[in-house]
Amino acid sequence: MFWDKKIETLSGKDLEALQSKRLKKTINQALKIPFYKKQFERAKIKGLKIKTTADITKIPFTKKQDLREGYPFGFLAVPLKDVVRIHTTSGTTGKPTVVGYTKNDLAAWAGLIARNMRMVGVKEGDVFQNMVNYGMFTGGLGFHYGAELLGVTVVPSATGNTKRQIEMIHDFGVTVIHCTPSYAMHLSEVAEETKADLGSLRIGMFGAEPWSEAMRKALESRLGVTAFDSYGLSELFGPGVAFECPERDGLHIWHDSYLVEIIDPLTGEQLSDGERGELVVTPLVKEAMPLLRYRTGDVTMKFEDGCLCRRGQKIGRITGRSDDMLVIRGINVFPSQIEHVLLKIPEVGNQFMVYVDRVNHLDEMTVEAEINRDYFSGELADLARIQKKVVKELRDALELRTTVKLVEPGSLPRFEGKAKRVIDRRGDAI
Ligand code: DLL
Repeated sequence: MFWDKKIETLSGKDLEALQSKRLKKTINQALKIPFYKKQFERAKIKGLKIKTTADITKIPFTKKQDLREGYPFGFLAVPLKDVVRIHTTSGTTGKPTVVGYTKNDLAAWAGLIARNMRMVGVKEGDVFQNMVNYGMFTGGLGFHYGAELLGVTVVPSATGNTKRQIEMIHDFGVTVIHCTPSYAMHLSEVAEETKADLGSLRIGMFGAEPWSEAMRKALESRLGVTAFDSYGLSELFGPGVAFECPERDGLHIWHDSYLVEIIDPLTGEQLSDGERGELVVTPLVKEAMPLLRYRTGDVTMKFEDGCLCRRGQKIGRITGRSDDMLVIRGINVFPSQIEHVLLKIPEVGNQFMVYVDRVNHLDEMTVEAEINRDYFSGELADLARIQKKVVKELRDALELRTTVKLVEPGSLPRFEGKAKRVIDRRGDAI
C-alpha cells in the first residue's frame, strides 16, 4: 500500500536526478551554518560542484560530538523565529543534541510517518494507540502527527500506567500500537497476568532500540499482532527514516529523503552492499537543521532489493550502536544477540540484565535472567540444569563464557521507553 506511490517507487535516473537536486539544495542550506562553512574551507572543497550523489564522498563526516559542541542552536540554518519546534536526543551523558524543525520540516516528517504506516497496512478506520513519551523524545509527536495526517483515530496515551493502557486498548478497540519492543513485552506480561483481552490488535510498530527476530516472534504470539521494525533518530527528524514492509526482510530506507552509506567505523571507508558497518546518512529534505554525511553510530548493512512491495534500497535490522557494542575479552557482543538467545529458551522469561566487570584484569560478563515458573519444577537440581543450559546456549552463540544468574520472575526492571539492560562496571575497577 502506498501513501505517495510516485515518490515511493522512484528509481533509476529519475531517483538519481531528484537526489542530486535535493543534495545540492541541502549543501547550500548547510553552508549557512558556520560549522560547515569552516569544514568546507578546511577540506579545501569550497565551491564544490555536485554532479552526482557519488560526489558526496568529498565531504567530511559530521559526528555526534560536532553537534554536541554546537549546543544549543549552533546547527540551525534558519533563524530561531522560523523554528516551530525543537526536540532533543535521548543522550544519557552530557548535554543532549537539540534538533530544530521548520513548518516544512514538520510537514515532510509527518509525510514520512504516514508513508510508513500506510506501507504496513494502517488505514482509515484504524484506532492507533501511541504508547511512547510525548515530550522531547521524537517518537511521541512524530508518530502522532503522521497518524493524524493518515487520518486514523489517534489515542495519545503516552507512557505509564500499563493497566490503564490495556484497558484503553480493549475499550477503544485499538487496532494498531506503537511503543518500544521492551515496553511491548512488559505490556504483554501485564495483559497475561490480568487475563486482559487484546483481541482487537492487528499491527504493532516497534522501534527506538535494537530488538531481535526472537523478540518479534514472542511479541507476535503474545499480543496477536504483526510486528514491524521502525528505525529513526532525532537528528534525522526522528522515527520514519526506515521501516519494514509486509515482507519483513530488511527496512526500506526512504531514498528520496535520505542518502545512505555504510562505512568501516575505524577507517571511514565505504563498504559494499551486504557488508556490516556504520550507517552514515545525509538527509535530503531538512531545512532547519541540514546535516551532511551524519555518522549515526548504528551498525547495519545496506542492500538493493527487488522487494515484492517496491524496489529500492533497504537496510538490515540494526544490530546495535557501534558504541554500545561490548567488547568482552576481545569478542564483540551486542545486547540484541543475548536477547535472541534467551528468548529461545522457554525455561527463562523475556527480561534480562547484563553486567560487565573486570576481575583480575579479565572481563567477566554476568547475565541475569528470570526463571519461567511454567518450566521449573522448584527443585535445586532443576535450577542447576537450566543454568547450565543458558550458559551453553550463550557460549554457542557468542563464543564466550558467561556467568548466568537465575532470578525470581518479576524481579528485573521493566522499561517504558528505551531499555537499559547493560551495566558496564569495568570503568569502576581500579
Ligand atoms: O529513537 C527515534 C525513534 C522513535 C525511532 C520511535 C523509532 C521509533 P533517538 O532517541 O534520537 O530517536 O534515538 C536514536 O535509537 O541511533 C539507534 O541507536 C536507536 N534506534 C532507533 N530505532 C531503532 C531500531 C529515536 N528500530 C537511536 N532498531 C538510533 C535499533 C534503533 N535501534
